[in-house]
Amino acid sequence: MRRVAVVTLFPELIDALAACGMTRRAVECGALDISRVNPRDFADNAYRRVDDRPYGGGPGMVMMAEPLDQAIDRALDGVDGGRVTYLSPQGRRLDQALVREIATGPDRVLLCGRYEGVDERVIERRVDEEISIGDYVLAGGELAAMVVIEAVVRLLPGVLGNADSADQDSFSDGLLDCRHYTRPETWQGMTVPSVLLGGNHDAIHRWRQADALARTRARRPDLLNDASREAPARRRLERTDE
Ligand code: 9WO
Repeated sequence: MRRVAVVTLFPELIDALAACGMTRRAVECGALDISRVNPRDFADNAYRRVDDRPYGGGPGMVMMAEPLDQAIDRALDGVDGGRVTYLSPQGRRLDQALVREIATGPDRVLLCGRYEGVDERVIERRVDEEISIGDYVLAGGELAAMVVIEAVVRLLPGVLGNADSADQDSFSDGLLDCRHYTRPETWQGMTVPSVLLGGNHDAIHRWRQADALARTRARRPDLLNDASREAPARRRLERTDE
């Protein structure tokens, strides 16, 4: 993914992401292009309505198919491949493996719903995949789209200052992150693990791997039992550790 187009009733939310931090740098250096398309611009009524009452009754409103269909067409202009992705709690759960797939795969159109959701026929006709960032309900898909974009951006070539910093961090080998420290050496009576103060980079590397494994065992043992994860470093560690 180098270009991402977001279909949203709240393009200002996506602007905020493009204005700050790593996503801003990625846009400035040309590693990422973010465009936004507002379905309201394709409403065919005088009131620019894009929602209507649900068939069958009940509370809330449903996003109408036609403005979304046209907004998706517009969003597909200028993206390569253009896999249409709907952010919803019904989707495949986002994890670092999926983030890597998105980073290396085709450009994405991220479709953000509001209200009670979108007319199911749009999902059937236009959506290629559904992604969930977790088992909770938001007021719309925008924050989920922003999570996907930020996670992907750090993996794009040329974005991180330190070229291998993405390989070193949490989840690159299926483990949680190790503990980190900076100056001062003593803070409120608390010291820094002494191995980190010496210059033995071999010993430091081994300490960090062991620390990552210990934290993963303590906090997220499910990650160690996940056989689908590729983690040669983790398996080697587990052997030497036992
Ligand atoms: C509302 C609702 C009410 C009762 C029971 C289940 C319910 N699900 C929803 C719902 O999914 N509302 C959505 C709001 C409609 C589409 C956009 N919205 C949304 C997307 N909320 N949360 C997400 C989302 C997206 C990706 N990952 C996690 C949550």
